[in-house]
Formats: sequence, structure tokens, C-alpha cells
Amino acid sequence: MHISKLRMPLFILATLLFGIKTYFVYRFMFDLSIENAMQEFILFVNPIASAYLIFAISVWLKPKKQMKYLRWTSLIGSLILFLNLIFYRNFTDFITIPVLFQGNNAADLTGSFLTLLHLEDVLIFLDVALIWYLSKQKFNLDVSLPKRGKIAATAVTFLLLAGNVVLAEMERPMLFVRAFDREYLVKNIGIYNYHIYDATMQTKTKAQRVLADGSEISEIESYLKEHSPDGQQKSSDLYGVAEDKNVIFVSVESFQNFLFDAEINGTEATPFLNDLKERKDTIWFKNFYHQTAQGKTSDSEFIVENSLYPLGRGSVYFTHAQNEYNSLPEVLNEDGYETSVFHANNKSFWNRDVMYDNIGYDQFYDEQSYQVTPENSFGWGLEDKAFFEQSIKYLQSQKQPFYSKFITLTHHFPFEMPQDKANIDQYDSGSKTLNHYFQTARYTDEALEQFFQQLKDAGLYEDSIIVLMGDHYGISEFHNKAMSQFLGKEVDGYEHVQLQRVPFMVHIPGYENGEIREEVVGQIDVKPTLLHLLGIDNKNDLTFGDNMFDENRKDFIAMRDGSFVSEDYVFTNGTCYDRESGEQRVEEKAEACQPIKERVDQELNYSDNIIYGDLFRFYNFKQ
Ligand code: GP9
Ligand code: MN
Repeated sequence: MHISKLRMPLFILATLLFGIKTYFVYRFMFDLSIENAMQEFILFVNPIASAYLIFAISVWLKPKKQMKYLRWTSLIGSLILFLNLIFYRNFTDFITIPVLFQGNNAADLTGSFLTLLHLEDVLIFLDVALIWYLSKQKFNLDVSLPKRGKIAATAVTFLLLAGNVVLAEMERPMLFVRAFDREYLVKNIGIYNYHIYDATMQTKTKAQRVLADGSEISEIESYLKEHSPDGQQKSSDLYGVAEDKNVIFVSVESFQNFLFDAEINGTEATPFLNDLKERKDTIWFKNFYHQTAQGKTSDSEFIVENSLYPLGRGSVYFTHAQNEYNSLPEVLNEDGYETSVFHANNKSFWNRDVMYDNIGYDQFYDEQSYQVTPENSFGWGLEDKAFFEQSIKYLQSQKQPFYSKFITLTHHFPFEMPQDKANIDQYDSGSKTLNHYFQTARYTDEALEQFFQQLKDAGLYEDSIIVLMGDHYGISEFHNKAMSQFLGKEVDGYEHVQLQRVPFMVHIPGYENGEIREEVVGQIDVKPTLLHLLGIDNKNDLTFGDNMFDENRKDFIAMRDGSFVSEDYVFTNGTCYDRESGEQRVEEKAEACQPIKERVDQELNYSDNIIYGDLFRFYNFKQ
């Protein structure tokens, strides 16, 4: 029998191979949660629909061109899948267009990139190799359809797509409107259609600034004034406790609260901080949550400086660095503070140079201000100990009072360090990342201890307050299994949210009423809290956070994905838990969490509108 009698057009074969391959990658290489048979079915169908969408276009091409088209689209499609997988292993998230344009970051990520590669990733390209091979043979796997055939082949595309969208909407009503969670999108419409959706969103948000006018800001202003406690500035006896003092703000990289009091083989991971948090000259908020999203460290900086929420996609430092803000450094500058940032990394990482300039920092001591040698660096660059040591001379040159932000770097993913510099054993679990995590944490803890001493030696300690804050999580959901082993309990939605607690300590030399505070607070509250401690009146500010010491403060902390923590509840992924016990509130869940959930969505939406529309250009903060 002649081979051409058996032939299946290559575009059909490619659709099947590529579609089924993608399904297997979703299912076994990503860590997508599949809750029911319907979701499983959609997960299987959508890659085939997407593959058909791409490959069926080839019927419109001349037969010779068809093969070329199939070769290249299958390669590009697989690359997109592969790059998303690498990104996912680090961030448990999918690439968005704003993140793509953070090119400088990608270059700096090389170290992490290699550790994110797995051997089985080769499998992603198997079908490409086969399509490539077949397309070069003389099997005549192209098709030459009459016009009606071409139209029919294309019509099938629309049928498949429509079917997919209907199923997805049934599974997740309002999927496309809300879209806080990229995982839902990818599970339901596939990664390729998700990217098309993302591109559409990007265009839309670009248009938003052009279309915005001043009217919306008054609605937001009324909302914020209504929900902010009255007279928040003077509402506690800590008002002005740090007046005219220097502020040394340390953003501690990737530090999660589970490190506190943890031991590996009988050795404390963070002895200095363990002690500091309980001292009488320190106020420690033990239920302080990070609220960052894709912008990681830069998001934490953005939240602290502006008391706005970060965006759901990309880093505001990148996407909206030119907006009008009323940032913490600007407010402090006006009050006579000299403001600076110390961070021994490339100055354009997270677009910091541009953003810092816009929001008013007087100086930025970046990598070039430091002596970085092979002996004093590992991981992402200059070691924290050398970083602090070399910073002191610059700090001494600041005009007092100063506000200086330090951003540490050593305790950063993948947390690997030379073993001769490690003073604690590795943990023993299936996750190399978690195993290493304790060693770099210990290193940073030692660096902080030395820094306190250096500040004393330099005569800066007494006149300063030192604020320590964790920027974001270090151990992603990808390591849940190892985390469960470490915690001795399963990491469900509730535990996952609770793991987002990071340090927040205000250390006031000479203060004697230090305490451990239980309030649910977050990064959004830092700006009003610092201004309160410094005794700076800022009553016309528009902030989504409140002074942490105010009794009338609003009682929930919203996460960027719409999860929240309130005094009574923890809400995530549609489930309402009792905060105390961690138990799911099945029957009353709608009633219990719903009112807060509505406010969370409202606030995230308002904050987004401020950023997208650049609405602060219409508001007078000095009225
Ligand atoms: C880079 C450092 C780390 O300068 O702040 O950034 P991250 O990856 O944590 O966002
Ligand atoms: Mn960070």
C-alpha cells in the first residue's frame, strides 16, 4: 500500500501530539490543583483546542509553506510552555507581559535559572523533534483543501474555542472579569490563550491612563476617609516616640516567620532575631503579613512607601514608575529628613533607579558603591556582612535626621552558600531549597547582629530607631511537601496563608515598654505607622493601611490574590477558615467572610484604578 493512502495531515498529527504533550506538562510538571472531574476534563480539552487553533491556520498556506509554519509554531509554542515552567518553579506563577519586559532581571537570574532546570524538561521538545523530522520527509503530509474545506477547518477552531470558553465559564463564573488568579485562567483556557488574554489586558490598562479623569479620585477619597480611623495620627501614646530620630529600615530578604525559634539539629537558625523580638526595647508584630505579588521585593517597597496595593500583574516599579505618588521619602524630605537606599545590586534591577528618583530618595547606594570581590560574595552578590560593614561610612555621611532603607540579599533563592561560611546544618527533606534556607537565614541573622554593633561603634545607634521587615516569602508552594514535613502538619490553604507572615519589629534604643503585639497587620500599614512614630502629621494622605497602634484600625489584611486575614477569619481560594482553629466554616462560609471579601475586592480595585489611571495627579495632598 502506498504511504500517502495512510497519511494523516501533519497539522492534525501536530495538534494531537502538541495538545497531549501540553496536557501532560500541565498535569505532571506544573503543580495545578485539580479539584474535580470537570476540571480534569477541561485541562485535557483546552490544550488540544489551543493547538488546533494555532496549527489549523496552516491550511490557508501554500503546501510548501505549511511544513515550515508547523515546524516553527510547534517550536515557539514549546518554548513558551518551557519558559513558563521555569518561571513557575520559582514563583508558582505564570509569565505576564510586564514581567517579560523586566529584561534586566532576567539577566540577573542566571544563577537561579540553572537550578530551576530539570532533566525531564527535554520531554517538552520531543514532539517538536518529531514534527520537525516528519515535515522534512517526502511523505506529502501537507494538505491542499478547496476553499470550502479551509473554511470548514477554520470553523472547527471557533467551535473548539467557544466550547472551551463555555466550559470554563461554567466551571468558574466571571473567570475573565475577575482574573485575580492566573492559575485558574491557565487551567481553564490554557497557557496560550492566557497569554493572548494577558496581552489584551495590557493594551487595555495602557488606555486607562489616557481615559482617566479626576472624577474617580473623589469617590476613592470618600471611601478611604470613611474607613480610616478618626484622628489616627495622635491616637496612641507612641505618637512621636521617634520624633527627630533617624530611621534605619532593614528589608530582610525572603524571611518568613517560621524561621523564628526554629532549630536544626539543636542549633537555632536565627538566634539574634529570636532574642530581639522579645526584648523590652522592641515592639514585635507577630501577625504581620507581606502582601506582595509578582513584583516581589519591589512590591514590598512599593506597598511600604505608598500604602497602596501592588498590581496583580508585573511590578509597579516597572509598569508605573512615572506616576504621581505621595511617597514616604517625599513626605520625609519635606519634614527635613535626608533619605537614602542601600542595596548592593545592579541599580536598574526592578527599575529601582528610575522609581527611586521619581519618589524622592536623595541617594541610592547601589552595587557600584561597594567593593565586591570573589571573597566577599556568593549567591546574588555581596554578602550581607560585608554589605553592612561597607555601608557604615555612607550612613555616617548622612545629614541627621535621616531615613535609610537597607535591602539585604544573601538570604535569597536558591539559598545556596559556601559550606565553610555556614554555621548551621542543612535541613533534611526532599526540597534542596528548604534544606538550604536555614543556612542563609542564619548568615543574615549574624550579619544583623554585627550591624547593630557597628551602629553602636559608629555612634549612630542611640539616635536611631531600627525597623526590621521581611519583604516576602522565600519558600514557595512548590515546596509544600517539605514544608509539611518541617511544620509537622499538612499545608492547606489556611496554613499557606499563615506562612505569609514575615517579621516586623520596631527597635527603639532606650525604650522599656516593648511588647509582642497580636494584631493582624501588614505591609500596607507601615507608612502610616512610621509617620505616627515619627510624629509627622499626614492627615490628607490617601492610604489603604492604618497606623498599627490605632485601636479603630480596620480589621483585615488583603492579599493581592483576593485572600485575606481578619481578626476572626482566614479566607483563601473561596474557602473561609476560622483564624483561631484553622477549621473550615462550611455552612456559614458565605455569611462570615462575604462582607469582608467585598471590601477586599473593592480596595484592590480602587488601588488598581489609582495606579492605572495615575489618579494622584488629580489630588492635592497639601490641601
Ligand atoms: C534584587 C533583590 C531581590 O535586587 O531585591 O529581588 P527579589 O527577587 O527578591 O524580588
Ligand atoms: Mn526579595
